[in-house]
Amino acid sequence: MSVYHTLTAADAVEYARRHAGVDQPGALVAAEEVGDGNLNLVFKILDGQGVSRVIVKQALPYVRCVGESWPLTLDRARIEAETLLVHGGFCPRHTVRILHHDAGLAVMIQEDLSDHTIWRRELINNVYYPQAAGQLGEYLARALFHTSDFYQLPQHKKAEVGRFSNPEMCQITEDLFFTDPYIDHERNAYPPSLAADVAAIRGDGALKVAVAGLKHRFLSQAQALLHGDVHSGSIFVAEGRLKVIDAEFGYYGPMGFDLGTAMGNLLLNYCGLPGLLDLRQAADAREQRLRDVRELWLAFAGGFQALALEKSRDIMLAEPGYARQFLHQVWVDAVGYCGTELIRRTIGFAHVADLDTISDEAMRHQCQRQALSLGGTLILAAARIPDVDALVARVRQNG
Ligand code: SR1
Ligand code: MG
Repeated sequence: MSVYHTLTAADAVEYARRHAGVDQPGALVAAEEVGDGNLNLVFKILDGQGVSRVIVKQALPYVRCVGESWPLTLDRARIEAETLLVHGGFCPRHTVRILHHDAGLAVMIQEDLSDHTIWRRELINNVYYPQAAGQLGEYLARALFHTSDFYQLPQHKKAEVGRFSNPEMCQITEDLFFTDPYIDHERNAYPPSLAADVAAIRGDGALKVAVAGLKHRFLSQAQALLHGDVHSGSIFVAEGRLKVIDAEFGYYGPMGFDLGTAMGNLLLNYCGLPGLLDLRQAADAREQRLRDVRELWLAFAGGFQALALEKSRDIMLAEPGYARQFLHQVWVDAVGYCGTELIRRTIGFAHVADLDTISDEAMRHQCQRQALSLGGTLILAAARIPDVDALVARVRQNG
């Protein structure tokens, strides 16, 4: 294991030559730093023709978008690589391939996905990938089923819960999703015109009790190895293809959290569309997003049920009817977590371009307000929304 130091572009090239396992390592000649996320350094490693061949990703010991005042564990790089290796073992089609990783340097080398695009960018630019949501549902079904008690042997699963203990990254989620937006905190960010909406959220006792329940389940339910941050910026798409990246928030938690985060990002896009596109295009794109939410859930639930029937190893969890009952609880959780994602991405620390890039200020605030009211509705009504068709109806009602 190597001693940590921050890689320069030249170091990244040398590292890739040594460890990427490409046919002609000498052909790797340059690196371009392309990290645009909140946390890490990301280098594309280029050959002499300027073609990107692999990705070298290194965790920094602090939150990149804030600076050294917010230190952050380097162990997240190990967690990320190991989560993706586990998920990739069960769903290679939709998980980025990890070619090498080194916990000491907090570095991993990943397959290059330059022929794909980040899904969020495409959702904002009105480029539709009709298969993407179903493929994401398949990824979640395979990754979550195979790491759950339906499939893992109990002693192995408990050891895995330890291997994927990720307390510092979990605390970011615990704070940013479930606490900050509901209190006065310097990390929050929203325009003055949303102050009344924010005050209404903070003054709503029933809403805060429901959020407390969601936080409590996030803290205590080790159901499966989650991705932990599966928003549309952690997903690459191409025609007929989808690959999930960026699992540094991976840990054993409630399955509904991953489903809810993914649904929440589709609905954030839904809320932003009237500010991003003209009237007619926005209406069509909104229908696509609702179809996406439906496809995502149905692919997940159908895939999970099929796996449960075929591969459950615990004789009692395999009892006919149990997987269906369990999935209902996952659904209720997912609707609630979806609501918390809508709220925290609108008034909390980490916003999304689907709302923030709306150029017309009044329209932006209107879209943000819609995200807040939809988020609150979903959190409060989760247990009374029986299925995904009822969810789609609720979203339409919300305007
Ligand atoms: C300090 S990290 C802020 C956010 O970025 C990540 O992608 C996660 O969503 C996290 O909540
Ligand atoms: Mg990330």
